[in-house]
Amino acid sequence: MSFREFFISTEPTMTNLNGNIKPIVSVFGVPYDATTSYRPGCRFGPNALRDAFWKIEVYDRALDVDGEKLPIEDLGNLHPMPEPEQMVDAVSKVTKELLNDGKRPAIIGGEHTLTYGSFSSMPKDSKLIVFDAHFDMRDELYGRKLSHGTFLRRLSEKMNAERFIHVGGRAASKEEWFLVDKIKHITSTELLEGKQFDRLIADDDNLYVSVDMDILDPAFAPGVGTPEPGGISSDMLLRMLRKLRGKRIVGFDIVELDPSYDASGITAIAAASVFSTLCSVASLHEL
Ligand SMILES: [Mn+2]
Repeated sequence: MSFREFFISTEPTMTNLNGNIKPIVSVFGVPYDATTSYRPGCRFGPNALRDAFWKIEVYDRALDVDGEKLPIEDLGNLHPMPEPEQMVDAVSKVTKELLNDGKRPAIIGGEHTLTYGSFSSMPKDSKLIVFDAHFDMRDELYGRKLSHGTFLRRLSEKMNAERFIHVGGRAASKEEWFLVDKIKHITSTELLEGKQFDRLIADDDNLYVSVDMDILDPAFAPGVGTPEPGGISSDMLLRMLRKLRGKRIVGFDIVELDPSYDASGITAIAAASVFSTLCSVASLHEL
């Protein structure tokens, strides 16, 4: 029995496989929000993103990639688990198994804690690029060492600082602002003032991409667990993601989509567009 059979149950999926073609991504959902510090509900994110993905146009004109033709394998959702340690362990094992099978994991959250599990299983020569309003570099959050507000701190304790790139930060503790200076980063304010994203990633070729939907201004993405004013637009985010074309994308995740606070559904649609764009970008380079 494989880890994916042990940990994952098949629910509504967005599988689009024609014959025996190798998938460009292998998707699984992580409906987990147990360490959420503000607004709960991102456990419902995976299926909300799937639902939106079925409705949107996925031909990417700028990249000239037809998402309708991209083979996507959707494995379903991770079982509910009470403790974050159990969840990241399961995510880590399924991720590793997929990589060993030559597949590219695409994970839909759920809270950001899952990235601790997935990136821990990524190749040593890969870098993590995080798009997020927060740095998630607190030492602990409400007594928890492993949570959606600490995952990057925990990762940075066991990996070289050169493996991290942070984009879009604007809301953090004083200590986190001190810590983020040790890694490559660009803030929301710098992006909005026109500082170039391109130069930040010029030398990085093997990337795991993690997109927290709260990088967007709440006007564009109200349906997140921890909204922060002063963010960028959906358009600006999608343009940055397209600039990853030509890089080797070893995997990605999209986290913190919270349909409970997304009355218009606009955040789920933005998350589905991020998913579609990352699939298109990933398809342009072999794994
Ligand atoms: Mn965040």
